[in-house]
Amino acid sequence: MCVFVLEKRRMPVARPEPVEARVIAHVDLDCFYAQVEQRRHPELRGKPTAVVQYNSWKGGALIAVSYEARKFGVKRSMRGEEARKACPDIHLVQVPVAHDKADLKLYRDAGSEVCAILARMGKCERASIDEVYLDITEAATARLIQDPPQCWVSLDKEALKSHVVGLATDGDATVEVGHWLQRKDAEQNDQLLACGAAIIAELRTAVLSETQFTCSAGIAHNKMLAKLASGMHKPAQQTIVPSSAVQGLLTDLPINKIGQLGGKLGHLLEVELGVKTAGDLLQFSEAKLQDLFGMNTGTWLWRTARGINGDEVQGRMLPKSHSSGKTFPGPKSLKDLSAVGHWVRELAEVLQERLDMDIEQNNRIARLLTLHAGCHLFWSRSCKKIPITILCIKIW
Ligand code: TTP
Repeated sequence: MCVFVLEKRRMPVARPEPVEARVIAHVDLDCFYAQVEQRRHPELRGKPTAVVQYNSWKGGALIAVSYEARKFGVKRSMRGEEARKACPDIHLVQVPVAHDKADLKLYRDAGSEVCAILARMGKCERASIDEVYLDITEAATARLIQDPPQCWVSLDKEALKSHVVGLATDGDATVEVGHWLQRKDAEQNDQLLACGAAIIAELRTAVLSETQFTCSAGIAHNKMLAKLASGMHKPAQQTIVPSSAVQGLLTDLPINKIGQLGGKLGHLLEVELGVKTAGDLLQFSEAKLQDLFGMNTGTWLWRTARGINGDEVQGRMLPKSHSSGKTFPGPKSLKDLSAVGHWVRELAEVLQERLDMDIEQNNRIARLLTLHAGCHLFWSRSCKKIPITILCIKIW
């Protein structure tokens, strides 16, 4: 029997779903850094815009591309020069720089503004600089009791523009979505999702009017499905995943699109078991997956293939840690200890500023510090060996 040994600390944890269905949303800001720059420079609003890294080689690497620029084929994998060839009118904005490295404070603070608005309706977990999970079960349940969907007289415009996975919309989509949201014979769980969709539509409207940012969202009964759905229709749209549509959604879904299967575990499934989609995983029994991957990971995989995920939204608006790092590729790689010392001091200073701010604003202090320093050689496209130094300090 073949058993795959995987690093335990990185393994997903199988948690059962609660008996009572939750209503979970994943909200993701659209082309986030580009939107922040368009708000800072109103003359860029509605124009093709991209944010580039501060390293200006070949116009700098693109890290965020506005949807206006995407229409011209501009992609994040391009550098500024290539983007300008695809879209001559593109506006390239350099990411702010402090201590000779990218300074993300502007974007972090903009993300916090959005978080504060979303947290008005439920438990809010900041998952990254521009992503938030919301548990709005209580608010959706209260709305279902006080103002059930079938009694809604007028429907929120934004809620009507929702997409419903598995709902065929041949004619006027908003009419059919309106009918789905308000149908009298809907199961209670679908009614809860309808209330959740109305709440998220209102929150997205509040985010737009108070911050000028658009965001997209997924609304489902768990975090995994909400996250999958938020990216399905972008920008400025929302997608609902009813339980009846889960298997159809997962059948052809590439395995690496599922959270925690983008890395080693997903690669193992593909190479060793020929599993390319979540649907392919269905052929393996829970016992077989437990034999291969251990009890916990086996169960997690079995449940994941069926869209079952019991992870809770953690009430966490603040980041768990702060880190400050820099990569020094090729000729910029660090040559001696004094250069390393210089950069460690620079990175520590950046971190100190953020620590001071955290103490002042949130009255909390980090207790654990780790320093990661690495020096590697890699082969360039022209088959030359290129050195690269990586430094990163992290505190919890
Ligand atoms: P993403 O959410 O991955 O992308 P996005 O918000 O730019 O676009 P989309 O509408 O498709 O979600 O990333 C959020 C921000 O994080 C992005 O605006 C810039 C930054 N970022 C980087 O700096 N480097 C990267 O490699 C990625 C992927 C993102």
